Amino acid sequence: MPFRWNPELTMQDITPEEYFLERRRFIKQAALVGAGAVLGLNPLTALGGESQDDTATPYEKATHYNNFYELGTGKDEPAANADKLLISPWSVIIDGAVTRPGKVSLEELLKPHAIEERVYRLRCVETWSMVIPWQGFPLRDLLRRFDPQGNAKYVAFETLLDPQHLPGQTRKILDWPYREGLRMDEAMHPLTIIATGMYGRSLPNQNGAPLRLVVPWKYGFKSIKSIIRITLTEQQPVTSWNQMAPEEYGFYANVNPLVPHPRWDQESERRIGEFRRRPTLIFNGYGDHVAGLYAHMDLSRNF
Ligand SMILES: Nc1nc2c(c(=O)[nH]1)N[C@H]1C(S)=C(S)[C@@H](COP(=O)(O)O)O[C@H]1N2
Ligand SMILES: [Mo]
Repeated sequence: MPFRWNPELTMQDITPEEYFLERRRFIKQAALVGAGAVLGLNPLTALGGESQDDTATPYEKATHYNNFYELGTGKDEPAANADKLLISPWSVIIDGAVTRPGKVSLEELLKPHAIEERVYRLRCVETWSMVIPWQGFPLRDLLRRFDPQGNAKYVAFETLLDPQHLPGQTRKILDWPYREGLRMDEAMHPLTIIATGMYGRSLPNQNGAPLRLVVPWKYGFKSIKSIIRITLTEQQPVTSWNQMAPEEYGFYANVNPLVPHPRWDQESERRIGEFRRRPTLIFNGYGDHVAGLYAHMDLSRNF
């Protein structure tokens, strides 16, 4: 039976036992992390979100089960075609509603940013998930350098368009280039990062080198790869999957077990590398940090 959205339900109705057990575990873990920091152990930081055994997905799995349609639609194709993506030289245009629009090379762009390590869950709309230790920096640190103007309400992102090299772009699978977007407050949230590496290494091409978005409380398709342009806009930008199938993929794409995808429910997920299914947590487990962004919205309409 598909689970229907019910505005009367609270977080406790969804996965009460799981949720509270996990919270307790997270608090314990946080205490351990604190102790580790005192001892100078430099532990990985699971920033935000109630943890549910966040053992990192094996590196081999996280780099050989990918969605990156520019490099093929099969899950193993992005790894096989990875060398077709040319990432050097690379630059990013930042324009639109900013006081100082510009184009920055990757080297220039990385220089002023302190790269932190953060472990985040990535939950794909096709009901699988991974836990990945990312290296990167908050998107807001980058946006602030270009001085967003008051009329900036959204942020639009674009992936490289290079059909000569990217085999997927020779087929009309999507209206290339791949595009994504966030509301300004989502983009400025400290959990929203630009990832430049994972597992302590530089980002593999199949995972979106040289820089990609990571929005841990949203479905994986919001995490646009190999970004070449970031534009601050007044109007809600067009996004690839919403344009392709608006009834299936909304602009918000918040992980939400209460709102089923039209072709499957969204109540549980399988971690890549595991067999059992886990209950899916609202906002992917980061509700404490981000639920406030959507306090007055009907999430069944704004899915
Ligand atoms: N440019 C681009 N970005 C993309 C995609 C894509 O096809 N092209 N796929 C998205 C989808 S559907 C998912 S689930 C994630 C997968 O990220 P991963 O391969 O690093 O796990 O990337 C997202 N970013
Ligand atoms: Mo996805």
